[in-house]
Amino acid sequence: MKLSFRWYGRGNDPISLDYIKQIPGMEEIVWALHEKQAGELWTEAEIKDEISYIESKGLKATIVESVNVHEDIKLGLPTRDKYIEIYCECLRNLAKNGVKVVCYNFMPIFDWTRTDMFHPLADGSTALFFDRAQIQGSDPQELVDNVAKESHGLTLPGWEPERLARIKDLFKAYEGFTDDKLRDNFKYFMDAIIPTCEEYDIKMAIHPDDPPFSIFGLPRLVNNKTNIDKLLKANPSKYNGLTFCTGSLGSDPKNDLVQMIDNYQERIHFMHVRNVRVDSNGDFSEVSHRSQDGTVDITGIMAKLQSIGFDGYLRPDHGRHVFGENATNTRPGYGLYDRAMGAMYLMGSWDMAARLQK
Ligand code: DNO
Repeated sequence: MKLSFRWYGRGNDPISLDYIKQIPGMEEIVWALHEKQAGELWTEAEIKDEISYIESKGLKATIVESVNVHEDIKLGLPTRDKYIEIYCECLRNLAKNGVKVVCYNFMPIFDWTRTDMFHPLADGSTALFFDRAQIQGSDPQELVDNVAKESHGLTLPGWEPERLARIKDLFKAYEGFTDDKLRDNFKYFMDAIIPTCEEYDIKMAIHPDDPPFSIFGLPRLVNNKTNIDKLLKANPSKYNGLTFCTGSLGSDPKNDLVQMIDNYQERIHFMHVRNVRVDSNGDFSEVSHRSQDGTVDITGIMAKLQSIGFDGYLRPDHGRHVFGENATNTRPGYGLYDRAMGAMYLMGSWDMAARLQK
């Protein structure tokens, strides 16, 4: 298992690589060229520059999150072929510079969605929160405005203002869109890029839908076993793989995460590990990584990964905002301290599972 930490780049992330390096066992930085819009080329010079900065701090840079997929590809518009060609060029440029795995998503319009970014928890910290009733009754534009307000200028990936400015047109384009139609467009995309992935040895790792159920009537592809099975079958190459996000999939208590990890083994290239507490009405709050604090069996997951000999990338996912982190100094979910504590909890579980296995 390669322990990794997401970082938003120089001048964009308030956390320095020097701090991240001090987390025991930290090997890899999960990076991206965050200023790039979906459909824009990542040049070799830009890639080399970012990688050499990360490496100069004694960390590796072989995993990227995310190369975003242009909406025309998800919608299956005639312009998709042009964007697929650019995507392949990005993959070649990344692979030539040592990148092995690319995390991405295929969610229409929105990436992850929450109703509250700084929801107070009983211990005095705050965390991301999802209120089902609030989403059902709301206008998508309200959600967009709220995210912009609560992120205080720290751009959230998937919520780029340029994309969200087109929100009304995008909703119109997805009118009447079914899960099957989105899946067909996913297959078209995969079939087109997999030969490049195989030739250049760079694996794709799709992120689950977050939340793992439809919002605003939009289709969903990566939210439970039935749909993930279909997705992996759509193109059977192991280069068509998963980012297994325990927080996203765990927000639906019907998903048996330990069992799913067992099923998908060699198709899981990247683990996002975090805990959530799902309430009886389906609302959920993010919590600390500790198993007892939420409804996700974190230690069971780490023991399962150890027992299958997982050798992919793993990162502590969202953390709470603690020790003075707040809306003015922290990107929601991506503070330093709780993710660092999470990393140690995950490493502790992993090491203990290894020891007990002997
Ligand atoms: C949220 C992240 C997602 C993820 C994308 C992958 O914090 O896990 O934004 O990066 O869905 O493209």
